Amino acid sequence: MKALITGITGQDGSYLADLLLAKGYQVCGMVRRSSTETFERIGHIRDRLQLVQADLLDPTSLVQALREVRPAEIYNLAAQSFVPTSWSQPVLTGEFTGLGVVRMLEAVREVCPEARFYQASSSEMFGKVREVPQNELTAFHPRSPYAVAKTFGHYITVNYRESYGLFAVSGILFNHESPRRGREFVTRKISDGVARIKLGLARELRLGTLDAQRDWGYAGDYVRAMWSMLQQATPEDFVIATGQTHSVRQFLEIAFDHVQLHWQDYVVQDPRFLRPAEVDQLVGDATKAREKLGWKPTVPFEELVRMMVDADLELLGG
Ligand code: NDP
Ligand code: GDR
Repeated sequence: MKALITGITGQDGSYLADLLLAKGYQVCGMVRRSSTETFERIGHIRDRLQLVQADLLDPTSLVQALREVRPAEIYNLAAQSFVPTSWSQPVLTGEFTGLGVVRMLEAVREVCPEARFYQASSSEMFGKVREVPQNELTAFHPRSPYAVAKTFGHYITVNYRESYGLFAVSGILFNHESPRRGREFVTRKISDGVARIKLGLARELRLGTLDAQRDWGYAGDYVRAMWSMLQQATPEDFVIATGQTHSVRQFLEIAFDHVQLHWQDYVVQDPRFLRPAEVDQLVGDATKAREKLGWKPTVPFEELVRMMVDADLELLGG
């Protein structure tokens, strides 16, 4: 089996590549041209991967990448994925995160319509939530240019399945974290900040709202769900979540407790990190995934927080 992963240099791409290699797949990653390589997360498997250069902005490059690889499965994980950047670069976010999906789907239609296609959709599409918890039937109310772009990506995937009979599925994944999470996301910002403060490398940690609540899971568990969705007899969309929600404040408490410090002594609330529109609380209902995919999360919240703090302590030499 041959799989193509767009966004292989990101958090999820690297875990998915680990999983597919362990299953015996030939794994190919799509990477964009850069003056410096961004292969930090795939360094440990670099020699087992085929890499092709292409960019979501360039349709010809996508067609060429698919012609070169001829994948049986395509995981479209590439996106501008940081919500605050989507307000400062809304057009680019729309291009990457929204239109990038239809460019991929058009390339699939042209080159390998028999391939199975996974789209990385997001709980951010629920935004200002209509019901609690959120499932596959919950209406969307996106609250950022990122979420609006993801909503387009979601519906265009559904539409190409319904219009052209593609095996195209959309995974509506709630937040998932790991030691490979980008440092600007709040969980990694906290675990990195805690490690720096503990080791005497920093004195404070500046954050936005502490009240926001998220359904946080472990990325390693979530990539298993992506793979399972493409192994089903019929293409369907699934919500993937733990079903539990915690505030940024609770994340802080556990992270600082783990190194025997009090978060109140170090955390400074900084209006620069507030968003023009906030998503206050997300919590997912993954009953369908449990019943049809046999999927369930394996890493509880407290363990995830401690895993991330320990990894950052080790990385910084503590
Ligand atoms: P990351 O931000 O860690 O990775 C994004 C990837 O997309 C990187 O490999 C990046 O490449 C690539 N990329 C960005 N723009 C382009 C482009 N124009 N052409 C080609 N590649 C590009 O994201 P995650 O791994 O956390 O998330 C994976 C996907 O899942 C994203 O689509 C995200 O929006 C979505 N998602 C994530 C969730 C989460 O909690 N992590 C939850 C729900 C959805 P480079 O290294 O060159 O920058
Ligand atoms: P999110 O993740 O926006 O949910 O999107 P992020 O970790 O950026 O924010 C989570 C919550 O924490 C609050 N917050 C802060 N966030 C950041 N980044 N920095 C801060 O200093 C800070 N202080 C408080 C935020 O306001 C927010 O409420 C992630 C991304 O991975 C998306 O790509 C993905 O689709 C969704 O998760 C599901």
